[in-house]
Amino acid sequence: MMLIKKLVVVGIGLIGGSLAAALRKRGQCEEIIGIAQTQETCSRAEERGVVDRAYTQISDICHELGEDDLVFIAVPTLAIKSVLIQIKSCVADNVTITDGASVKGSVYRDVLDVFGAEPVNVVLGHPIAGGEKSGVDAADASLYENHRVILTPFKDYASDEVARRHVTKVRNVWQAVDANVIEMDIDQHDVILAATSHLPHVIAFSLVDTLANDTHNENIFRYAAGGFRDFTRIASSDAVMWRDIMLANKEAILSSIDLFSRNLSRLKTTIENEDATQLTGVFTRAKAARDRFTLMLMNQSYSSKMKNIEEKQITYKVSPGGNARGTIRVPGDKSISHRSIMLGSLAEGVTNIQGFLEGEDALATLQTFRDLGVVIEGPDNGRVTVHGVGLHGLKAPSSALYVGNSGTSMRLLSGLLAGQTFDSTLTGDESLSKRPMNRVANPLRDMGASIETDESGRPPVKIAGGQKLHGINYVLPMASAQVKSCLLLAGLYAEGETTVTEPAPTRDHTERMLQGFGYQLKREGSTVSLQSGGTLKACDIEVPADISSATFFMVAAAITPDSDITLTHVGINPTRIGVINILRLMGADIELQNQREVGGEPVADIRIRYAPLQGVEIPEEQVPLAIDEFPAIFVAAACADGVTVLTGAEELRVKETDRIQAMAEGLSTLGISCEPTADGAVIHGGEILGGEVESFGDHRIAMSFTIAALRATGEITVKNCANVATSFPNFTDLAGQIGISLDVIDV
Ligand code: SPQ
Repeated sequence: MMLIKKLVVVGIGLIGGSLAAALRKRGQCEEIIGIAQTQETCSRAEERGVVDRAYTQISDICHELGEDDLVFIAVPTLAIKSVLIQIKSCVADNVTITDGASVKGSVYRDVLDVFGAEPVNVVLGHPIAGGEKSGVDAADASLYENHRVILTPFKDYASDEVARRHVTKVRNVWQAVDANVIEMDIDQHDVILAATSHLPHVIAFSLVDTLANDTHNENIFRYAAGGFRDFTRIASSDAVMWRDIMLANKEAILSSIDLFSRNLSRLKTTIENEDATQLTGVFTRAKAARDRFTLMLMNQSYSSKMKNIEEKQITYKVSPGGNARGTIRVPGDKSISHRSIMLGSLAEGVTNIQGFLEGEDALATLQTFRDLGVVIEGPDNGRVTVHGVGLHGLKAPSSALYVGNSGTSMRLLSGLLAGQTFDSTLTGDESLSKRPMNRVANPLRDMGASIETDESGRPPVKIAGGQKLHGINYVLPMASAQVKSCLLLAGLYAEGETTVTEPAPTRDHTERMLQGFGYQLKREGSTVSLQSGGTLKACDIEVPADISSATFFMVAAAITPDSDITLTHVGINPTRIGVINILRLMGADIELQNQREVGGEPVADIRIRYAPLQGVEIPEEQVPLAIDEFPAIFVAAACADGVTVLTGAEELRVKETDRIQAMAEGLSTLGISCEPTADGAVIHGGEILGGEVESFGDHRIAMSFTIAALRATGEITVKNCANVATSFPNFTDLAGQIGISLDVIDV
């Protein structure tokens, strides 16, 4: 069935003609009638087949129209009123009327002038599409595909069934030509369009006019290149149409021009003063915003860019043998990088970060805070500058916050967002969407937060803003730094004291960094508490190299005869050094050199040389201190003499994958006996064979099987390695540098 019987297009130019052409192409209306000012345009539109018939007066056809029809007014904004007067005089009030004008406030006023009220059959709208060409010959059946159409229906339409039907009809028509339809308030529409469309046109018209007429150099355009062409393309748009838009949206455009003029004159002063720092600030902020917009233009929001990573099929083919030698620095600590952006954003003042991890997980956090209105420069070679907005300065995001593969982002942000005045939703990739969120949602609810997950406690996490939080005294049921950090961040907004007690020590970067930002907290044994009401003061942060990333090369050297690796500037926070303790217990030769403290975190250069390893029973108290390092420790155990037993590590089953199962499967494929248990595994050291293993998209599993090849008798193929980029973007380069021979295959 067709959507409408008759489409009447008043004004058969680019906008009107394109809707006619698009509906015709899709067979969505029985007949198209055009109304144009001149007989010549009518004939041309008929000739081109844009319309079936055309007239110069609406009155010629209004008697034919009924409830299945639609009138689309596509004339310049200031000509709409005269069309409305004609419509009122002869078109029945069951015919749906819509328009395509770029300004909605002036059309609304015209409607009220003409009809004396808000007619139920009138639905104002604005397709955000166009071009420099005009006239009937410019009609383009694909003009609206994947473009936005903003409908600005009258406020109370939802309560009137007839009005709702007319709005639905207009929505269906636009959707039928593949446009994305959204609804907006009239004033909001005009302010947004003034800034994003009308202002750029003012500037482009004015720049071209200035260069063409005021530079006294008639040849000036001969020297203009791509930049000029791109910037001024819109100055060849329809002059009358744009004149009307400027006059119709005068107030909003004037305030956009004022804002822009103030910023332009500030920029002028910055250049006059040769203030390079300020200039860099403006340009980096603008570049980051424009780069994001480019992704949106390619229909690749940050989320779809991440989805591309998910869909990317990367396989590593790793040659057997070799040894591991050299001095390298692995990228910045992931946990500290996340927290540096979070606390820097909530601080007062500017936080400079060095050594920031430019991996997808930490970048997801960075992007999220930009989405929450924080100005963040960089990252540029690990340097990031965060212009803190204070504890109460975050702004409501315009859409769901997508954090990709990053559990840390989702869990810590849940706490922080629970204390805000606005609503928010956190979403993640396929793997993160399977991870448990009730561990944070439940205690946050106890604090008074309003938070929803799916029925099984998985993402998306929907947080209602404006809730009054109160402190609680929470005993963690599992050793989790993410849950602890989440509650402390919520505690910054909760009345009274928030206290968290952990069953075993977990990474304490949040506590250290809060103190670094001047926030008071109390630590007594396994309990940490804070009160709301304080402020965070910006500070400089140097992120040490990530011990979790260093682990792959520590194990590489520990299992491979004749190896000697030094990993520089690695964070050796006591809550993270389980891997060093466990490898030493197995007999590894590890030296911590040049120990020092950087920005509240201990660091050292770690030298590790080959020494034969023994199987051990891993002490349970070491488990939380090495939680992310177990996939690599499984490989060390596979190369050790005897049996290694891991217990008390059930948390490994709820990471990016079930890491116990994933390692057991892979090691078995490679000829190692590895029996998974409910809370760990029993690994028998032996000979590692070649073979093909699955990483299940888990970065740490992928990197662990890569280093296993150093001791393998045949090539190891590791599948699904794209997510290595989430925590260790230059892993394959560094692996190559220390002597691992691997090919990256992008399938
Ligand atoms: O961020 P994500 O995906 O949860 O990352 C992992 C990892 O291996 O990179 C876990 F899968 O690290 C967690 C870690 O396991 C990072 C983290 C933190 O920064 O607070 C804490 C640990 O998680 P948990 O659940 O034990 O608190």
